[in-house]
Amino acid sequence: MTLLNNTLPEQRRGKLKSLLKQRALVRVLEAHNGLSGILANNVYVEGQTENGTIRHEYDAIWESSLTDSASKGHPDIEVISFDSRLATISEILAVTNKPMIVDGDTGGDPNNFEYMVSKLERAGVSAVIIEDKVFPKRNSLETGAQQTLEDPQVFAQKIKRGKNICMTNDFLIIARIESLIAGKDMDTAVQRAKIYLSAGVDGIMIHSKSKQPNEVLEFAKRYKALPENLTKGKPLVCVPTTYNTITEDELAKAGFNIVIHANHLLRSAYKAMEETAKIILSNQRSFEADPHCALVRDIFSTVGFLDVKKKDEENELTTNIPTIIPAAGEDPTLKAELNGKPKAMLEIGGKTLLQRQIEALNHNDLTDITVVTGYAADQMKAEGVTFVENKNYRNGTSLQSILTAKNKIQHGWLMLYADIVLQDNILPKILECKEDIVLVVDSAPQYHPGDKRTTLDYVISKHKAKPARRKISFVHENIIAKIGNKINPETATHEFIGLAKFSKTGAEQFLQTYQDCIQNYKGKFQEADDITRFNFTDLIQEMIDRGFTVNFVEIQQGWLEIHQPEDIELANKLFQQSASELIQTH
Ligand code: SPV
Ligand code: MG
Repeated sequence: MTLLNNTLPEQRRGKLKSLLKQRALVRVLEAHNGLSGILANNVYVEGQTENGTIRHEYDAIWESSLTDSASKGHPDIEVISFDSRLATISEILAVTNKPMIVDGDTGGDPNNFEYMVSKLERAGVSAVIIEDKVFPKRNSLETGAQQTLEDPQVFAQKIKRGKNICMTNDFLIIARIESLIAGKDMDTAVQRAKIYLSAGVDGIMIHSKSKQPNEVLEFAKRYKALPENLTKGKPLVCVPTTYNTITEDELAKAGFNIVIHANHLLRSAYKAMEETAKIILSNQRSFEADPHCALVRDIFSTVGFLDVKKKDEENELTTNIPTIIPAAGEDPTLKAELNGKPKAMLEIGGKTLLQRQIEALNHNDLTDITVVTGYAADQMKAEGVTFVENKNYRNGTSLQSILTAKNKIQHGWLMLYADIVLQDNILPKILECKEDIVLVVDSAPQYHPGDKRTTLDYVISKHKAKPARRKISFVHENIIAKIGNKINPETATHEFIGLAKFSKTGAEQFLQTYQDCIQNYKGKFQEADDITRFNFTDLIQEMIDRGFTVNFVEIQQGWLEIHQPEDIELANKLFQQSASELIQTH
């Protein structure tokens, strides 16, 4: 099903009426299921004339009783229930936005017809055509088939009942005159037209199974000659299946307002299906049938599968957003403990820090992980991640490491500092945030002001509210005013834990701000002594100063940072027991 033609009943219903006002002829094509409906709705041809490009397309869709029944393997004798017809109608309406004219057969008895009108109008159908035969009718095209005409006054009464049920002026009831099909003369046909018009019908369809258009042309002439108060604004409809050498232009000139090509998609599909079935049988393989078949991809495209694929890919980007772990720096504080290894390779409770991070990320379906190496790059090992090397790690900062993986961050990304361990419930909190830039912060500084460790990235929230005063913390209201490691811990409201998420927009803003800064500034910048030592938090502060909103999601514990030798000891103790339980005690 394609969603491209999505429309509402009230938007569609009146379209036929407006088209009839706008153009001389409304061109209608049959559809018998969703797929043929999409075709009837979307197909067009374009050509050049001396006046420029012209485009032909169908204006409306005919939901035919013949093709609906036949596609269900049934004869066209009103044996298919109205509910079943309605299912086809809904199927077509769901994938099209052009007006629909429904073939209502005889409409049943007046009570049945009232329900039919009510349901069709409600569904957004623009018109129903009912034929003046006795239920159950026989299709009109087969020579010799029994055709029993309804008494015209009884039929006129049914029209009136239908009109009274209509809730809008947009829904049209059109009377189909079957006199010529039943072998009656032109006078009878014209007389019936007069009766139905007087009963308030919205239009007349004259049907004929003659090979020549003479009959319908004669009727059109007589119709034109009827008193104007009867026919004004009442479209004349024909179905040129048998007399199809006449063109639409000629029919329009003769006075027809609606031309219905009533069964051609089903008939052509049937022929092609039969041929293909025989080709495969004859060749005992399907290769020879290929030229007779549409490409699978064309069908996929028509029914919206390629759109779904595209959305899945976009969704994949939001659910499996790339994660960057900047792990290039050397940590002088832990030199002895690391023994020449990068910090991410530090073992805690039998697993490296990096391994613990990968597991936490994978648990949350984040599998697109890039680790930026630098110091002791050759010693960095892990499965299921991509390593990129920041060769210039000695002179740069974690920000430059992140930018080594620039191609990964353009469409949105997650950043995770290499020296933190996370409890399982932290990542979902940030992943469900819809804001463009979100940093995870711990509210611990609010309870332990005065922590003198200068390496911490402190945060001051814009609203400086304490959690005790605000029971519910809405992320969209949690805005960072200041971030940096030179902030006085006593004024900090939070500590940045080293986990951040950027949407596509957030990533664009991040990269553009960075580009602008390095191109246009020199020397001291934000907390950095020099722009070349510009850090992640410096760039975030610069973005805040420029007016971008940086939100935070607040946690209380549930993570562990390895900064000092005591942290390793603590972490080792913790991971000897169950990690998730014990991290909470940190
Ligand atoms: C149909 O398409 O079902 C029609 C037109 O009613 S005809 O088959 O010509 O009767
Ligand atoms: Mg029919």
